[in-house]
Amino acid sequence: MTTPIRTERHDNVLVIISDNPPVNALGQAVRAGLAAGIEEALSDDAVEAVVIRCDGRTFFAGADITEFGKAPQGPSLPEALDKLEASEKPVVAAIHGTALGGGCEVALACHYRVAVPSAKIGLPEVKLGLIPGAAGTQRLPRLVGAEAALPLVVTGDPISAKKAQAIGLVDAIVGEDSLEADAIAFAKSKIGQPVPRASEGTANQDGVKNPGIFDDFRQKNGRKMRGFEAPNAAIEAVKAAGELTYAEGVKKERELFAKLMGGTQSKAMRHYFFAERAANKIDDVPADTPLIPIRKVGVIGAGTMGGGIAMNFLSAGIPVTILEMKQEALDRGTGVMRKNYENTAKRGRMTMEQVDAAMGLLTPTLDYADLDDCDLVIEAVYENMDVKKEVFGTLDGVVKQGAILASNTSYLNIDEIAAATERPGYVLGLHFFSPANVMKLLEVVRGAKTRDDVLATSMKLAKKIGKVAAVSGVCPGFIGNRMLSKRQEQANQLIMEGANYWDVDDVLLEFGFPMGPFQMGDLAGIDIGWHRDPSKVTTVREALCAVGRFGQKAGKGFYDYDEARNRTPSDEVKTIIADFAAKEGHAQREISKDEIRERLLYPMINEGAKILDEKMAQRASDIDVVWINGYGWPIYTGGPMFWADAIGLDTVVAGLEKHGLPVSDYLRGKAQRGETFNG
Ligand code: 3H9
Repeated sequence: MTTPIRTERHDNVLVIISDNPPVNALGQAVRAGLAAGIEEALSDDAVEAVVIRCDGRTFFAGADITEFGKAPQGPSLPEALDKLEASEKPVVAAIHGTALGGGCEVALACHYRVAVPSAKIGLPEVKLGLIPGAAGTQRLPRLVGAEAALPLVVTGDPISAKKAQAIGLVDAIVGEDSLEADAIAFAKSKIGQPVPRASEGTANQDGVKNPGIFDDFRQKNGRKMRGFEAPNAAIEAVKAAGELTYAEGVKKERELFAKLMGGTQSKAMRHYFFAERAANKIDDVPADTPLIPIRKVGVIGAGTMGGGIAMNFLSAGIPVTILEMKQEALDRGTGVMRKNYENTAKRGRMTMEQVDAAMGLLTPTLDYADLDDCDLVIEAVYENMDVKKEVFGTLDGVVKQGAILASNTSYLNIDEIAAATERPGYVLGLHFFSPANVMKLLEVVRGAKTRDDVLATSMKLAKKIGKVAAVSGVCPGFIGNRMLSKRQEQANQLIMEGANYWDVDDVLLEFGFPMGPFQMGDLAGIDIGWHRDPSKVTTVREALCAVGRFGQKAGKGFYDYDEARNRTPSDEVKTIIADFAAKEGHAQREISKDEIRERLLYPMINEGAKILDEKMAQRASDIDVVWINGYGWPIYTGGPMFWADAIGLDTVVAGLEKHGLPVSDYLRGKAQRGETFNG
């Protein structure tokens, strides 16, 4: 049997090497190999120091997540790491790529850590609804202090090698191309010295001297932690590192870890981890499909959407030519882009040199001919089929053959747009979400004739610009907006029947969404798509516009807003809604929060089922990816389809029937057969 761990002798240093592609996850064979490697070093008097490193693209990226939920097979990671740390011979972790989760814990159990400048180190377990479970929450604070450990353990965001060195997590930064040799030299320099062990460190006393740091951290990060169980457990574990002995602290960590692992949130978040990766794969497009090189991108429209789309590529170092019809609009659009970058720089997340470099890759133009050499052109103009057809017809005439032509439409028929060109195989939808430079989701809309290489290239490109992509077939609203429309329909109906609009919003907030439909309307602007005639009022939204309640930007929409954008329900809006309900003859009744939640969410599940039945989504988990990344569906419930599986499809069907709402045959069939969406 081949083992993923091998050892090599370099003079008096034993190098333990892991080769477990793709990410050196710490599966059973790796753990056993690590333990055996340490035993080899300890039992050989000629070995005086040890280096642990990994082949391939990264240092250990953590425990093997595919083993979670299965019967554990020894040695456990904590056992292997205790053996490692106990060594009297110095052990050095040589880090490249990403040392994450259990990988970071391996490094913490080593006596020293050296890293290449490009390495990243982190404890992302909270993103899987967990906390570190191999003493990471106990060794890290003892090594770097509770204050420095908190953001790493609680947010799960990795830090650079440089930052890690600054907080004392990394002892030395070594040559990018000479990691092994430098790590061996470092290890030799430590021979004969007493080994420092993180478990024996005392830096954690900062949290004992100043216990306020935990509450401060909670307060500062409260909004991001809302609804999540793991971050609170992470804080508790780091706090325990200061209050308890190491052995007691480890026990506490283990209890918290086991509780989270058995809970629903971690199960949902682990589902999401694999869902995101599955969404990137297109079942009938071979993984080795040759890609179209994308060296230059064109964007049509320099409005909020076009500008945001362009920024994604500029930030990834890809030159963009951006086209507008009028100089004034072009200047305004590029000005907004620069300002957005400058704001990012002000927040310390970019340097001014990086701002200039990104903007330096932008070519503004008024002339379609300047798009001729682009490899991909994305249209982000007004949502009107005739306008889109005209744009695509023009593009077809100017842009070089073999280039991809994409529409950012959020609901129009891509096949009809493609038919306006002589190259429908090269046309697809790339639906970005607003603000396009921030939102993670990219819905990739596959037309009837879209070529495999065009799709494969788009998926790869999405990853390059930091997006999470999911493929949708051609249907009105695609996956996301098609399901959203069902929720919105019910939201509008509920307030006509007597539900308070703030209760409708609050139900979704309590479920874990960042905001409800009416808050969302206020944020986006109530006047989107308004005909601008105050005398023509046929909907509640038009009535709000008629009295200048355009949303947050006007200080009032469904809600009144104060300077700090706190919302209060408005008497004026209550009256407008009541008048509408009376005019349309809706009987008024008290509506419970349970009914509101069921009527908002169950019709979405039903629509999701139809989307699957029509094969508009490849798999249920793709729908989860769309809703988590595009619409703020709480990740700790796993997305709409996973959530429906968890509560039971029979519950969803019964709820829809109770409220007199349609049930699709597909959903009913699955429920009757006792099946789930995510199999
Ligand atoms: C943990 O460590 C708990 C401990 O504290 C306690 C122990 C007691 N396991 O993301 P990619 C697969 S919890 C199994 O596309 P990239 C992934 O599914 C863990 N599989 O690559 C994919 O498979 P496929 C804490 C894993 O270059 C393939 O590898 N660690 C694991 O874009 C490539 O992945 C984490 O949460 C894993 N741990 O990004 C880190 N990781 O090809 C999780 C990846 O079949 N991993 N796979 O679709 C990552 O963040 C990224 O994978 C990484 C590379 C940044 C490393």
